[in-house]
Amino acid sequence: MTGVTRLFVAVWPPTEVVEQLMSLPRKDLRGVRFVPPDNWHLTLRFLGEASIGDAIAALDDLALPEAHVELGPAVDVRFRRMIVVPASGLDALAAVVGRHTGGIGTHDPERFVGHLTLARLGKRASLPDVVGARFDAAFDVGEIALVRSRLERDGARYETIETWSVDGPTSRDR
Ligand code: 2AM
Repeated sequence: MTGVTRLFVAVWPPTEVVEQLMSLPRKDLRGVRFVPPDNWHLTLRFLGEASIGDAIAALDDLALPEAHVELGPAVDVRFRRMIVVPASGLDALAAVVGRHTGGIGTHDPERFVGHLTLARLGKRASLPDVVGARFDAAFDVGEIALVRSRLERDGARYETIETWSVDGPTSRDR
């Protein structure tokens, strides 16, 4: 598959973890944009605009380290504009992905800080109740995903293009 588009590499949390996250409060508040549960992910590397073919070539045949993710201990605020659940255990995996995709895309690799974004805050938004809520979940990463992001009026649409297990590629063109 070819074509330049907005791409990132991520881990999709398993259904049980998504269900656990759904128990956190998500009350509508002015200026607070909650990420829909279907879009919850842990970004390993944001590529910006990048060639799908280049990204797949960079990620094919890598030895991906196993990762055990721990989410928590509490919902937090990042950069005053994101409501996140901190995530540990992804540093080695993110480092391998970052190293092998370094020259790809319009966005250079950044220092990795594991997190799952629950909401984004507008300029004058007040902090939602969920900040500070205790959260505790863990899972083993089965695969990483190359994801296409389409920015639409009502938010981002994500589509998995390919996944790789910690042992190698598992699917193409999904
Ligand atoms: P995050 O919410 O986990 O930080 C797709 O755009 C994803 O890439 C976003 O959900 C965001 O994940 C991550 N990302 C990291 N840096 C970004 C940037 N500069 N612009 C847009 N998305 C970025």
